[in-house]
Amino acid sequence: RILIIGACGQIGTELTIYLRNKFGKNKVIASDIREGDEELMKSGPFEILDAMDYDAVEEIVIRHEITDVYLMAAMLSATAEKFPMKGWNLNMNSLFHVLNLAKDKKIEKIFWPSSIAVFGPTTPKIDTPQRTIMEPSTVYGISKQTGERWCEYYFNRYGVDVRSIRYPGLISYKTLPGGGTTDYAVDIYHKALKHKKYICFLNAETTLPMMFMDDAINATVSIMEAESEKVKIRSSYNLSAMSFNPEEITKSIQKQIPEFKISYEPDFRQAIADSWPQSIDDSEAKVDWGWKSEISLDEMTKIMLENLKEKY
Ligand code: VAH
Repeated sequence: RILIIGACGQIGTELTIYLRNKFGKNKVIASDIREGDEELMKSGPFEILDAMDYDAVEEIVIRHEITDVYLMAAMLSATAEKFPMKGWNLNMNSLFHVLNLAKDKKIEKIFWPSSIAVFGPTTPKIDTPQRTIMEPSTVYGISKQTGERWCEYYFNRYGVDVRSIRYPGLISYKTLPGGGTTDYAVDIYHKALKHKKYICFLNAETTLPMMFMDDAINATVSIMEAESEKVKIRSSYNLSAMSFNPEEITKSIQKQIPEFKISYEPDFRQAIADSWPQSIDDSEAKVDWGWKSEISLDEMTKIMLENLKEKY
Protein backbone atom coordinates (compact mmCIF):
# COMPACT_ATOMS: atom_id res chain seq x y z
CA ARG A 1 0.00 0.00 0.00
CA ILE A 2 0.96 3.65 -0.52
CA LEU A 3 1.10 6.36 2.15
CA ILE A 4 1.03 10.01 1.09
CA ILE A 5 2.32 12.32 3.82
CA GLY A 6 1.20 15.91 3.16
CA ALA A 7 -1.78 14.76 1.07
CA CYS A 8 -3.54 18.15 1.43
CA GLY A 9 -0.72 20.14 -0.14
CA GLN A 10 -0.49 21.40 -3.72
CA ILE A 11 1.17 18.23 -5.07
CA GLY A 12 -0.16 15.84 -2.42
CA THR A 13 -3.79 16.59 -3.28
CA GLU A 14 -3.37 15.73 -6.95
CA LEU A 15 -1.02 12.80 -6.29
CA THR A 16 -3.61 11.23 -3.95
CA ILE A 17 -6.40 11.51 -6.52
CA TYR A 18 -4.18 10.24 -9.35
CA LEU A 19 -2.83 7.23 -7.40
CA ARG A 20 -6.29 6.31 -6.10
CA ASN A 21 -7.62 6.29 -9.67
CA LYS A 22 -4.67 4.16 -10.75
CA PHE A 23 -4.37 1.65 -7.89
CA GLY A 24 -7.76 1.79 -6.16
CA LYS A 25 -8.78 4.08 -3.35
CA ASN A 26 -8.10 1.65 -0.50
CA LYS A 27 -4.52 1.10 -1.69
CA VAL A 28 -3.66 4.76 -1.05
CA ILE A 29 -3.68 6.15 2.50
CA ALA A 30 -3.76 9.97 2.58
CA SER A 31 -2.41 11.79 5.63
CA ASP A 32 -1.79 15.36 6.71
CA ILE A 33 -1.60 17.56 9.81
CA ARG A 34 -5.23 18.59 9.19
CA GLU A 35 -8.15 17.36 7.10
CA GLY A 36 -8.34 18.25 3.41
CA ASP A 37 -11.13 19.33 1.08
CA GLU A 38 -14.29 17.28 0.60
CA GLU A 39 -13.15 15.63 -2.65
CA LEU A 40 -9.97 14.36 -0.98
CA MET A 41 -11.66 13.27 2.27
CA LYS A 42 -14.43 11.43 0.38
CA SER A 43 -12.01 9.68 -1.99
CA GLY A 44 -10.48 7.14 0.43
CA PRO A 45 -8.77 6.43 3.80
CA PHE A 46 -7.34 9.47 5.61
CA GLU A 47 -5.18 9.80 8.75
CA ILE A 48 -4.32 12.94 10.73
CA LEU A 49 -0.52 12.75 10.95
CA ASP A 50 2.27 15.05 12.14
CA ALA A 51 5.15 14.22 9.76
CA MET A 52 7.63 15.19 12.49
CA ASP A 53 6.30 12.51 14.91
CA TYR A 54 8.30 9.31 14.19
CA ASP A 55 6.12 7.04 16.34
CA ALA A 56 2.96 8.30 14.62
CA VAL A 57 4.44 7.74 11.15
CA GLU A 58 5.68 4.26 12.12
CA GLU A 59 2.28 3.31 13.62
CA ILE A 60 0.45 4.24 10.41
CA VAL A 61 3.05 2.43 8.25
CA ILE A 62 2.61 -0.77 10.27
CA ARG A 63 -1.19 -0.62 10.70
CA HIS A 64 -1.83 0.01 6.99
CA GLU A 65 0.99 -2.32 5.78
CA ILE A 66 2.60 0.51 3.80
CA THR A 67 5.29 -0.35 1.22
CA ASP A 68 5.69 3.00 -0.60
CA VAL A 69 5.80 6.48 0.96
CA TYR A 70 5.44 9.77 -0.92
CA LEU A 71 6.69 12.42 1.54
CA MET A 72 5.04 15.60 0.23
CA ALA A 73 4.91 17.57 3.49
CA ALA A 74 7.18 20.65 3.56
CA MET A 75 7.25 24.34 4.31
CA LEU A 76 7.80 26.21 1.02
CA SER A 77 10.25 29.01 0.23
CA ALA A 78 8.40 32.19 1.18
CA THR A 79 6.87 30.78 4.39
CA ALA A 80 10.16 29.20 5.50
CA GLU A 81 11.82 32.63 5.31
CA LYS A 82 9.29 33.79 7.91
CA PHE A 83 9.81 30.73 10.18
CA PRO A 84 13.36 29.39 9.46
CA MET A 85 13.67 26.87 12.30
CA LYS A 86 10.12 25.53 11.85
CA GLY A 87 10.78 25.17 8.13
CA TRP A 88 14.10 23.39 8.72
CA ASN A 89 12.66 21.05 11.36
CA LEU A 90 9.60 20.09 9.31
CA ASN A 91 11.50 19.58 6.06
CA MET A 92 14.38 17.61 7.63
CA ASN A 93 12.86 15.61 10.51
CA SER A 94 10.07 14.27 8.30
CA LEU A 95 12.68 13.08 5.78
CA PHE A 96 14.84 11.36 8.43
CA HIS A 97 11.80 9.52 9.80
CA VAL A 98 10.93 8.08 6.39
CA LEU A 99 14.56 7.30 5.45
CA ASN A 100 15.04 5.47 8.76
CA LEU A 101 11.83 3.45 8.30
CA ALA A 102 13.26 2.30 4.96
CA LYS A 103 16.69 1.63 6.48
CA ASP A 104 14.93 -0.58 9.05
CA LYS A 105 13.09 -2.34 6.18
CA LYS A 106 9.67 -1.20 7.43
CA ILE A 107 8.96 0.33 4.01
CA GLU A 108 10.37 -0.51 0.57
CA LYS A 109 10.37 2.70 -1.53
CA ILE A 110 10.32 6.47 -0.97
CA PHE A 111 9.51 9.47 -3.15
CA TRP A 112 10.84 12.76 -1.82
CA PRO A 113 10.43 16.10 -3.67
CA SER A 114 13.37 18.42 -4.13
CA SER A 115 13.21 21.73 -5.96
CA ILE A 116 15.02 24.13 -8.23
CA ALA A 117 15.37 26.05 -4.97
CA VAL A 118 18.52 23.94 -4.31
CA PHE A 119 20.25 26.28 -6.79
CA GLY A 120 21.48 29.67 -5.60
CA PRO A 121 22.77 33.03 -6.90
CA THR A 122 26.12 31.52 -8.02
CA THR A 123 24.51 28.71 -10.04
CA PRO A 124 24.54 29.13 -13.87
CA LYS A 125 21.03 30.42 -14.59
CA ILE A 126 20.46 29.24 -18.16
CA ASP A 127 20.08 25.48 -18.79
CA THR A 128 21.23 24.81 -15.22
CA PRO A 129 23.15 21.51 -15.29
CA GLN A 130 22.30 18.42 -13.23
CA ARG A 131 25.63 18.78 -11.39
CA THR A 132 26.74 22.35 -10.68
CA ILE A 133 27.48 24.97 -8.04
CA MET A 134 24.71 24.93 -5.43
CA GLU A 135 24.77 27.69 -2.79
CA PRO A 136 21.05 28.11 -1.98
CA SER A 137 20.25 31.30 -0.10
CA THR A 138 16.83 30.30 1.27
CA VAL A 139 15.94 28.06 4.22
CA TYR A 140 13.79 26.00 1.90
CA GLY A 141 16.62 25.63 -0.63
CA ILE A 142 19.14 24.71 2.09
CA SER A 143 16.75 22.06 3.45
CA LYS A 144 16.21 20.61 -0.03
CA GLN A 145 19.94 20.57 -0.81
CA THR A 146 20.69 18.85 2.53
CA GLY A 147 17.82 16.45 1.97
CA GLU A 148 19.30 15.45 -1.40
CA ARG A 149 22.66 14.69 0.26
CA TRP A 150 20.93 12.48 2.85
CA CYS A 151 18.85 10.64 0.24
CA GLU A 152 22.00 9.77 -1.71
CA TYR A 153 23.79 8.77 1.53
CA TYR A 154 20.97 6.41 2.61
CA PHE A 155 20.93 4.87 -0.86
CA ASN A 156 24.70 4.31 -0.94
CA ARG A 157 25.14 3.28 2.72
CA TYR A 158 21.90 1.37 3.44
CA GLY A 159 20.49 0.58 -0.01
CA VAL A 160 17.37 2.68 0.67
CA ASP A 161 15.34 2.95 -2.56
CA VAL A 162 14.59 6.69 -2.42
CA ARG A 163 13.81 8.63 -5.61
CA SER A 164 13.61 12.39 -6.02
CA ILE A 165 12.83 15.16 -8.50
CA ARG A 166 13.82 18.85 -8.41
CA TYR A 167 10.39 20.30 -9.24
CA PRO A 168 10.22 23.70 -10.93
CA GLY A 169 7.38 26.04 -9.94
CA LEU A 170 4.15 24.05 -10.20
CA ILE A 171 0.84 25.44 -11.40
CA SER A 172 -2.48 23.76 -10.64
CA TYR A 173 -6.14 24.61 -10.00
CA LYS A 174 -7.18 22.02 -7.39
CA THR A 175 -5.57 23.90 -4.46
CA LEU A 176 -5.26 27.60 -3.68
CA PRO A 177 -1.86 29.33 -4.03
CA GLY A 178 0.33 28.62 -0.97
CA GLY A 179 3.60 29.84 0.48
CA GLY A 180 5.61 29.40 -2.67
CA THR A 181 7.46 32.15 -4.50
CA THR A 182 6.25 30.67 -7.80
CA ASP A 183 2.64 30.76 -6.58
CA TYR A 184 2.13 34.12 -8.30
CA ALA A 185 1.62 31.95 -11.40
CA VAL A 186 -1.31 30.20 -9.69
CA ASP A 187 -2.86 33.30 -8.10
CA ILE A 188 -2.75 35.24 -11.39
CA TYR A 189 -5.40 32.94 -12.92
CA HIS A 190 -7.73 33.34 -9.94
CA LYS A 191 -7.34 37.14 -10.00
CA ALA A 192 -7.73 37.30 -13.80
CA LEU A 193 -11.15 35.66 -13.49
CA LYS A 194 -12.21 37.47 -10.31
CA HIS A 195 -10.95 41.02 -10.95
CA LYS A 196 -9.52 41.01 -14.51
CA LYS A 197 -6.38 42.41 -12.90
CA TYR A 198 -3.49 41.20 -10.75
CA ILE A 199 -0.84 42.94 -8.64
CA CYS A 200 2.25 40.73 -9.03
CA PHE A 201 4.81 40.37 -6.23
CA LEU A 202 7.59 39.70 -8.77
CA ASN A 203 8.74 42.07 -11.51
CA ALA A 204 7.80 41.58 -15.17
CA GLU A 205 11.15 40.12 -16.26
CA THR A 206 11.43 37.43 -13.54
CA THR A 207 11.81 34.31 -15.65
CA LEU A 208 11.48 31.04 -13.70
CA PRO A 209 11.27 27.34 -14.61
CA MET A 210 7.63 26.25 -14.40
CA MET A 211 5.44 23.19 -15.03
CA PHE A 212 1.75 22.32 -15.10
CA MET A 213 0.76 19.88 -12.35
CA ASP A 214 -0.26 17.03 -14.70
CA ASP A 215 3.32 16.91 -16.03
CA ALA A 216 4.68 16.89 -12.47
CA ILE A 217 2.37 14.03 -11.43
CA ASN A 218 3.36 12.02 -14.53
CA ALA A 219 7.06 12.55 -13.75
CA THR A 220 6.54 11.53 -10.10
CA VAL A 221 4.78 8.28 -10.98
CA SER A 222 7.25 7.55 -13.82
CA ILE A 223 10.32 7.79 -11.60
CA MET A 224 8.61 5.69 -8.90
CA GLU A 225 7.68 2.99 -11.44
CA ALA A 226 11.10 2.94 -13.14
CA GLU A 227 13.29 -0.12 -12.50
CA SER A 228 15.71 0.71 -9.72
CA GLU A 229 18.83 0.39 -11.89
CA LYS A 230 17.44 3.03 -14.28
CA VAL A 231 17.33 5.58 -11.43
CA LYS A 232 21.02 6.43 -11.63
CA ILE A 233 20.82 9.69 -9.70
CA ARG A 234 19.85 9.21 -6.07
CA SER A 235 20.21 12.81 -4.92
CA SER A 236 17.52 14.37 -7.15
CA TYR A 237 16.82 14.76 -10.88
CA ASN A 238 16.59 18.10 -12.66
CA LEU A 239 13.19 18.36 -14.33
CA SER A 240 11.88 21.01 -16.70
CA ALA A 241 8.88 21.82 -18.88
CA MET A 242 8.85 25.56 -19.65
CA SER A 243 10.17 28.90 -18.43
CA PHE A 244 8.23 32.14 -18.38
CA ASN A 245 8.01 35.49 -16.62
CA PRO A 246 4.96 37.44 -15.39
CA GLU A 247 4.81 39.41 -18.65
CA GLU A 248 4.67 36.23 -20.74
CA ILE A 249 1.98 34.53 -18.61
CA THR A 250 0.01 37.78 -18.79
CA LYS A 251 0.14 37.70 -22.62
CA SER A 252 -1.02 34.07 -22.52
CA ILE A 253 -3.99 35.01 -20.31
CA GLN A 254 -4.85 38.01 -22.51
CA LYS A 255 -5.40 35.63 -25.43
CA GLN A 256 -8.40 34.34 -23.42
CA ILE A 257 -9.24 37.48 -21.38
CA PRO A 258 -8.15 40.48 -23.54
CA GLU A 259 -9.02 43.04 -20.87
CA PHE A 260 -6.81 41.41 -18.20
CA LYS A 261 -4.26 43.86 -16.72
CA ILE A 262 -1.19 43.24 -14.54
CA SER A 263 0.75 45.65 -12.31
CA TYR A 264 3.95 45.00 -10.36
CA GLU A 265 4.72 45.49 -6.66
CA PRO A 266 7.78 43.30 -5.96
CA ASP A 267 8.18 42.24 -2.31
CA PHE A 268 10.64 40.03 -0.33
CA ARG A 269 9.92 37.17 -2.71
CA GLN A 270 11.74 39.01 -5.54
CA ALA A 271 15.10 38.25 -3.89
CA ILE A 272 14.14 34.56 -3.56
CA ALA A 273 13.18 34.37 -7.24
CA ASP A 274 16.34 36.22 -8.31
CA SER A 275 18.44 33.54 -6.57
CA TRP A 276 16.94 30.77 -8.71
CA PRO A 277 17.73 29.63 -12.28
CA GLN A 278 15.76 30.73 -15.34
CA SER A 279 15.88 27.40 -17.18
CA ILE A 280 16.91 23.83 -16.35
CA ASP A 281 18.73 21.08 -18.27
CA ASP A 282 16.78 17.88 -17.58
CA SER A 283 18.52 15.64 -20.17
CA GLU A 284 19.48 12.98 -17.59
CA ALA A 285 15.83 12.44 -16.57
CA LYS A 286 14.95 12.09 -20.25
CA VAL A 287 17.70 9.49 -20.80
CA ASP A 288 17.44 7.53 -17.52
CA TRP A 289 13.66 7.10 -17.14
CA GLY A 290 12.04 8.55 -20.27
CA TRP A 291 10.83 11.90 -18.94
CA LYS A 292 8.95 14.14 -21.41
CA SER A 293 6.85 17.22 -20.64
CA GLU A 294 3.53 17.64 -22.49
CA ILE A 295 1.84 20.90 -21.45
CA SER A 296 2.81 24.32 -22.90
CA LEU A 297 2.09 27.75 -21.39
CA ASP A 298 -0.95 28.43 -23.61
CA GLU A 299 -2.33 24.91 -23.05
CA MET A 300 -1.89 25.42 -19.28
CA THR A 301 -3.67 28.79 -19.46
CA LYS A 302 -6.64 27.22 -21.23
CA ILE A 303 -6.86 24.38 -18.66
CA MET A 304 -6.49 26.74 -15.68
CA LEU A 305 -9.13 29.22 -16.83
CA GLU A 306 -11.50 26.44 -17.94
CA ASN A 307 -11.37 24.75 -14.51
CA LEU A 308 -11.42 27.91 -12.40
CA LYS A 309 -14.07 29.94 -14.21
CA GLU A 310 -17.07 28.40 -12.40
CA LYS A 311 -15.53 29.60 -9.09
CA TYR A 312 -15.82 33.26 -10.09
C1 VAH B 1 8.21 27.49 -3.93
N1 VAH B 1 6.67 26.25 -5.38
O1 VAH B 1 7.95 28.47 -4.59
C2 VAH B 1 7.87 26.12 -4.54
C3 VAH B 1 8.97 25.61 -5.41
C4 VAH B 1 10.65 26.17 -7.16
C5 VAH B 1 9.58 26.68 -6.28
O2 VAH B 1 9.93 24.96 -4.68
O3 VAH B 1 8.71 27.56 -2.86
